[in-house]
Amino acid sequence: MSAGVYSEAGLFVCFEGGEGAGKSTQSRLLRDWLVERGETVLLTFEPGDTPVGKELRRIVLDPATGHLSDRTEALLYAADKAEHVDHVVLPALARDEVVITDRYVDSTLAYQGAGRTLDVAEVEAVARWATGDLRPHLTVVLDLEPETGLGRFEERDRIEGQSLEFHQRVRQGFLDLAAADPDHYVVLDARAPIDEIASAVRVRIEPMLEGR
Ligand code: Z5A
Repeated sequence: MSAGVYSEAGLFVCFEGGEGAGKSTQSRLLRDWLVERGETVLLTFEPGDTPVGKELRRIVLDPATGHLSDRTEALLYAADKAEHVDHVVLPALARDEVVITDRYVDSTLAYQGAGRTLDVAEVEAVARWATGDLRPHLTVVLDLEPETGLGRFEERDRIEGQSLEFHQRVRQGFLDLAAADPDHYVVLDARAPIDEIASAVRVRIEPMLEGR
């Protein structure tokens, strides 16, 4: 596997973590802070932030879909990523914007790889191919025990309804990815108060904005 492609234009930031870890909350807070500083920001998410992705999201998350082959699920998420990178992420980076994505490739490595126990190297090969191996300049992993994260919601989708062991493997999957590449990751305790987490994210991002 290559060392990845990092865009020379723009800034690409990703939030990852299990259910209810606060990714959407922190993505929005970071977007608001960056906009106040005068940055042009695109806030996006996976799966589903393109017209085709919206259809794919419905299929992979609707409990009515029923059982999917693990490989089918991995391929559907990969297709969503290809649409997302080509039609949303790369054009914004080319305009020198800050792109914040709520989930990206690490989610498939953690959920379809570590969680479903597909071969992680094979899942990674497909996901990297789908995204042209484009990597975030920084990934923020919001780390939370699954019991707490799942408890923040009342309803469960196809994936949230998986066993606790599944979600524990997912959590460990994210931590392993972060440990392997500390230059491009920060892991934050998602049990902390929302404003404390937001402040820790800003501390890590601020130096990356200098010289832009
Ligand atoms: N998936 C996959 O399998 N493979 C892939 O490649 C990709 C995704 C890209 C996407 O679901 C599902 O797809 C997801 C992984 C899988 N699986 N599941 N299940 P989604 O997009 O609908 O949902 P999500 O990404 O998991 O996000 P979320 O569950 O909606 O949660 P969140 O964005 O991390 O949390 P939040 O919405 O910001 O906060 C949740 C609640 O907690 C809310 O009431 C907040 O006010 C509260 N909150 C937030 N932060 C805190 C703190 N610090 N303390 C206390 N309360 C807090």
